Amino acid sequence: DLDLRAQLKELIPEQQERLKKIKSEYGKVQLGNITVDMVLGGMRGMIGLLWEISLLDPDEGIRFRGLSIPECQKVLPAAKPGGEPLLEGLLWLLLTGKVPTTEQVNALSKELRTRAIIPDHVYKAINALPITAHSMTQFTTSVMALQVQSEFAKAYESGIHKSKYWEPTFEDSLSLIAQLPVVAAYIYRRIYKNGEVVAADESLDYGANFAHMLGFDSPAMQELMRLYVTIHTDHEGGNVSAHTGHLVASALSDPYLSFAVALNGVVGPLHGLANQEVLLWIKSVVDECGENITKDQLKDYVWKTLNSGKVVPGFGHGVLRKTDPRYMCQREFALKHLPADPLFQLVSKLYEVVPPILTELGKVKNPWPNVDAHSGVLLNYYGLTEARYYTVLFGVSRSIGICSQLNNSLVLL
Ligand code: FAM
Repeated sequence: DLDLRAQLKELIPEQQERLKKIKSEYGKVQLGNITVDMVLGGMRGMIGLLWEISLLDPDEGIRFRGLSIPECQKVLPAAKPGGEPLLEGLLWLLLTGKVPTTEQVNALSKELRTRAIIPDHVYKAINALPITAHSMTQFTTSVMALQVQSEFAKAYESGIHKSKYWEPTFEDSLSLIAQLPVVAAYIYRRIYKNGEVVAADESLDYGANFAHMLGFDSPAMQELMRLYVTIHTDHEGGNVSAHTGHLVASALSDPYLSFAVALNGVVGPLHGLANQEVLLWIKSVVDECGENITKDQLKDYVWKTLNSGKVVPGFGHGVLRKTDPRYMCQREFALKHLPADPLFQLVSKLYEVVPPILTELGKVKNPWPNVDAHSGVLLNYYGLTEARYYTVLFGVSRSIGICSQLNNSLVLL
């Protein structure tokens, strides 16, 4: 069956039965003790949410409905044999728990393209902001402007029955996911390319079309964008954006409202803004020491950053205790497509230099690189050099995880 909605409808009764069973058989099971440290540490180590669509293991990293990133790269449909997985396939997997066929992915691609319509008032809301407003301020504003059309908000007002909540939620989720690359690309073109808009190419999949609307048509950049939007989609429920989106949605705020608050979490410097901070930091290293910086110079630069009371962006993680597999798959991409790039070689040197220094501090629980340590140098290589835009890319991708979990929770009501 090619209809995602019909597949979800089929899955609901069994999901609801499953949750009933968990509640009746395990409802009283203790999930650990809450210590003062945990409360002071911002819920670290507390199991506080039901999160079914992904699981984050401290040593292994993320699994999307049980599949690791390499497994997703193997089994999810790609635009070309051996290529990066299509985002539509991951969306299908997160929503249903099932690996989709190429036909199902193509049908979802088509459905998303039909939903990528932006009401005029959204562009007016963006244009009302100074062009110098941060790209994420413009992006979150566009999501709030899109909220005007929420099906869930309308349905709730007209007294929809609780058992039907998931239907308008699903409609809003697909529309939001479809609309985001269009407004995100509009904001990029407005800030950096004198407002010259690039229209969508109806023949392209979600990731490639996003690259195209930003103004990048090389096959390698299309492949990078497919990989990029896939690996940033979800990282279980403990991170700020996932947790916030889930929390606000629990008050029955519609998907637009829930995603807008998640975006305000993503833009936090210790969360999704780190991808911008990493590239700005790397460029300041190059400005000061040149591209062929030695490891000793790099060590000095890292200590200078730490001694000025700043964190080293791109390293550490609240849950991970090993190198992020989202870093490793980007490293593989770089080794394949841009092995000689000087900034990639600098990132590789940082991978050797930074962890021992962070370990020496004695307080850092995870000295290894995370997803943000690598993403900027790849985008920069293909011409998307504006680091202060990078977090918007992260935000577009995170809509998949936020909306998939939203649908999963409402299905369980
Ligand atoms: N550079 C310097 N100090 C660091 C550090 C880093 N990369 N990572 C952790 N620390 C410090 C941390 O600031 C804390 O110091 P204080 O006690 O003086 O406050 C100490 O080590 C213990 O922190 P932790 O328990 O190891 O880490 P947390 O769980 O508190 O924080 C992060 C996790 C991600 C916020 C932290 O590692 C960090 O600030 N990293 C740099 C920013 C970054 O790359 N964020 C992106 C995270 C990424 F996964 C994402 O969300 N996109």
